[in-house]
Amino acid sequence: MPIKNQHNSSTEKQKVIFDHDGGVDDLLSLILLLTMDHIDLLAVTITPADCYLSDATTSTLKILSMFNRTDVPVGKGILHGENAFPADWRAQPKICNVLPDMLAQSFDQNQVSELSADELINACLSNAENVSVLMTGPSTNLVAALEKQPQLKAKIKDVIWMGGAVDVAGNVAMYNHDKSAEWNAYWDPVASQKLFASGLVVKLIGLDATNCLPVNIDFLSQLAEQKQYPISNIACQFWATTINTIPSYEFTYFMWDVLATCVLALQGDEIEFQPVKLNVATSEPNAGQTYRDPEQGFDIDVAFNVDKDAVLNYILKQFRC
Ligand code: AGV
Ligand code: CA
Repeated sequence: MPIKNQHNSSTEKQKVIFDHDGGVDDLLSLILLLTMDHIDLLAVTITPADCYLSDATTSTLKILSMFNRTDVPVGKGILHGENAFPADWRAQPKICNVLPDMLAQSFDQNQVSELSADELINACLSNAENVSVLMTGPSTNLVAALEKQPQLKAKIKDVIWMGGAVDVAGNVAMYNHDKSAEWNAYWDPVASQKLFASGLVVKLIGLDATNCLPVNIDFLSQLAEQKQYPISNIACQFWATTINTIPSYEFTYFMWDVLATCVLALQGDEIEFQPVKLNVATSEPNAGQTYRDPEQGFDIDVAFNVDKDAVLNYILKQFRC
């Protein structure tokens, strides 16, 4: 069921490489990204972190087909971070592939690239300038890509990363951790540290910004009221799967990655960034903690203030398709 064909080769569009890790939130982010007319999506790459790779690949292909975007290459990530996500979190997004609209959705296996995720990132960067990299999982693929070909950093305009927690508590609760880290930063703490040290412009959407956006029933009711639009309907179903399926120690699902995706469209007052000297811890008990380090820290643009209503209204508007 093609919804809309956004693709044209206008040079004015913002080029984007999207690396995600297959969570429900990541899949909603892909949907949101595909509704944005001003974006030229070069590739989607997958980090096998908060998902199982085969599920995330199938979901990605189905969503791309839904938007008639079988031209976008998909790269599977083969690299794994040091700290695995809980298995029940990784399994959660399986539900998305068996919702009726997704089960019935055809897809094109041929758009899976022969290149691994990091190789595909480099292949895209080689042929483009001024690229925004949107990352809604750990930074492992991008960091590996740029370690292989550091000169390609010059092709990147900025990296919008959902990761980290600066002045608020983290969401990692493990035996050997003090809860100061956010999961994407914790999965591969060394890669997180290398990303900060890379010299790239990093726009950080951490828990400081996302804490104000829990998935909330009022918002879902508004989305349900516009469910005659197929994308609102499917998004509402995706978010519904997050309401009671949060096992282990967390009971609230946030619009983490979706907020990071909104940065591509709401660059003004709606999501405000402040420069902070930040560093990343790489060993226990605080591995993955993104902490203020005025002396040795790196310049990172951190989002603190979010106009929540503007963000939610933007999402509602984009999903009316
Ligand atoms: O820490 C937030 C990141 C986001 O990229 N992910 C989920 C989002 O995709 C990890 C995460 C934190 N809490 C979770 C997570 C939960 N309760 N369930 C699944 N994943
Ligand atoms: Ca994610």
